[in-house]
Amino acid sequence: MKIDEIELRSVLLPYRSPFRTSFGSESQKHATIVTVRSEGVEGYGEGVFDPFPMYREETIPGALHLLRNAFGPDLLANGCDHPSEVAARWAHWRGNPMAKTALELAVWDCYARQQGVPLRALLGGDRTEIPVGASLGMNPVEVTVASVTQHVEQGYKRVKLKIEPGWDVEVLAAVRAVHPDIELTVDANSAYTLNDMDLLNQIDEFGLHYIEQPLHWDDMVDHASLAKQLRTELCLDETLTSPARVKAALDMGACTVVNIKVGRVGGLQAVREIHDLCVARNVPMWCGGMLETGIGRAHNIHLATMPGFVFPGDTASSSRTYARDITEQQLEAIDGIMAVPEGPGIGVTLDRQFLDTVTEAVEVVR
Ligand code: OSB
Ligand code: MG
Repeated sequence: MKIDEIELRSVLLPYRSPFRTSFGSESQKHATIVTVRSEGVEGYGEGVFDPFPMYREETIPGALHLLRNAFGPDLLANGCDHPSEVAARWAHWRGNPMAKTALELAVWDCYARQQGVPLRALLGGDRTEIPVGASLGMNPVEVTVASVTQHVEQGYKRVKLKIEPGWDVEVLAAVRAVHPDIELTVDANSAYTLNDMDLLNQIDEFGLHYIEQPLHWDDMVDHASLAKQLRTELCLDETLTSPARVKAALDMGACTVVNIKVGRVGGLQAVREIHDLCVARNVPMWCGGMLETGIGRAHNIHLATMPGFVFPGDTASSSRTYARDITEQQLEAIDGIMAVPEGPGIGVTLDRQFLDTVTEAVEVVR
């Protein structure tokens, strides 16, 4: 592929309600939409880096700097034969998986559109629909219980509650009192330490499907120790930043369930490698989310059609998060099932008119 130009677009989109996790509360999405243009065809990617390093270290200014001055110029100068090769070519620029992914995803989408095939077909995904769950931000107990009931009634296949020390046992007891048997998980976003064993042992009693990232956001050693002390399975999110780190985490017993976020692991080629490793070891995977717009959400849906994604993911209806999304197609789950958007590439197109009203800045790299 010869790449003619790359557009970096900064978008500000309000959430329908603030999303509170143990690392903070956010009321709007600062999304970065990357477009690659190649021989008359466009492809889109979305960056999941944030204004401040609250989830992992990457930030929007840092990512834009690298896209503008490192990855973008390399792609423009050298093109690529296949999207699977581009992220590896940037390996000498260390880390920064989210920045690499934003551009790599746009190349994958563009390539799939040029071939006239859905992205999932390039990834070996046979399914045309996927089961999805919902991730609920922290709210007062009664609000949370009502929200769980609402999502269960809407058919979501799994509900995940955000927790932190002091905001855990009470809300879990209230939810379990009403919903004793639903597939329920918790996500602490690194809010606990091994000094919180008293709380973690109590959380262990609620029949959770797994506990997501209870300890430090870069840790494997303490998670491996915790896994031995709990009956509930551990799932890692923040810690898993590359195929090598997923392999290390599995080798040392730091988790038995893998949350995949394509931006966190460095792109779709990295996802494919992790996928094959997890399938070979019988480790269940599921697709996480970062409250993406329709562009990132469509990418997540396509990648979650790969056979190793056996648990419901966080790729819920866009309308839970946004009153209006930037894609023309509405990505909505029906009875907890998300249809894969049809058509070449990721199967969605930008609602240009609306997009312009929520765009804060655009730059083109040539
Ligand atoms: O830890 O999974 C997480 C959102 C932003 C940052 C981190 C996380 C999340 C979510 C929301 O849980 C998932 C979604 O609905 O996209
Ligand atoms: Mg998480």
